[in-house]
Amino acid sequence: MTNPQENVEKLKALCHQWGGSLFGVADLRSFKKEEILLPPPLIDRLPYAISVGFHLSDTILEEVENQPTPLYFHHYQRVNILLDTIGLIVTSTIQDLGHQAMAIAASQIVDWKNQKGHLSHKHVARAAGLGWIGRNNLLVNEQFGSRIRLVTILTGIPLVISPPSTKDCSSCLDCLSVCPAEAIKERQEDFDHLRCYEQLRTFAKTLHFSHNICGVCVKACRGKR
Ligand code: B12
Ligand code: SF4
Ligand code: SF4
Repeated sequence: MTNPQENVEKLKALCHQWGGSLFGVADLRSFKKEEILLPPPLIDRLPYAISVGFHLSDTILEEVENQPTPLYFHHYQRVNILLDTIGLIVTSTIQDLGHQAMAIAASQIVDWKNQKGHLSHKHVARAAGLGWIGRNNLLVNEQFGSRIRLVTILTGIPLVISPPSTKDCSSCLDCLSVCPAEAIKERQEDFDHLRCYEQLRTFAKTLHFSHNICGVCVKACRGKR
């Protein structure tokens, strides 16, 4: 199978079958090498980045008020596992077709000082046409808002690059007032990473969660449904 459009259709259908709601393809060559914490020769062999989004349970998010709930924490963990599983299934399918592929973990930090994974799923998703980076510093999809989690699969199989989204937050300010850390500002570039990070550490300590989670700005950004 070498037709790029056919490859996209097949892989998109596979992801939907496994619960992925959003699918897009980005050109990894459009990223600066320093944005990706992987050896450059490896990146050269895997020029396409598939972005898959899972639509979180609206019902669970509606129960989140000013802090994360045990239901949200469990959902967060299971969705990470599902996204990693989708990454493995896509990898295996592409390898069976004779091409290289590698999934990037849904939630793994490799640079603790700067709080970075191998690459930013948000930036890949934006380049793959899934949405834009919102005032809440998250990937916002027109349909689902920020109520999505993401995974990326890097591959050498020929694919068609998706067109980027032309939307933005426009006049919406829904997430600004709800943030318990007041980290979200009117200008996206003013987002206060440190205040957010400290708030999540406090939640983890006081609520006894083993991960830094919140979910308040995820809930606030509900998209157009
Ligand atoms: C590390 C991490 C965190 C850290 C730090 C986040 C950060 N870097 O800003 C903490 C624990 C704070 C965090 C919080 C959250 N996260 Co998080 N996180 C990640 C992870 C694993 C890596 C992020 C990364 O590599 N970013 C790369 C850099 C380049 O991206 P950036 O944010 O634009 O870069 C800035 C920071 O690095 C910052 N910075 C530099 N130095 C330092 C030092 C410190 C201490 C901090 C905090 C920041 C910082 O400056 C950079 C330029 O502005 C990703 C998964 C992934 N691999 O993408 C998930 C991910 C980004 N998180 C996600 C989510 C949902 C959350 C939370 C809502 C928690 C939750 N699940 O309830 C909050 C949201 C915070 C917010 N509004 O941005 C989702 C986002 C989905 C979406 N719709 O966009 C992701 C993609 C996971 C996934 N698989 O879906 N997260
Ligand atoms: S994750 Fe929580 S603390 Fe961080 S920006 Fe969103 S609402 Fe604010
Ligand atoms: S809630 Fe509104 S302002 Fe905040 S990120 Fe979503 S679309 Fe943008």
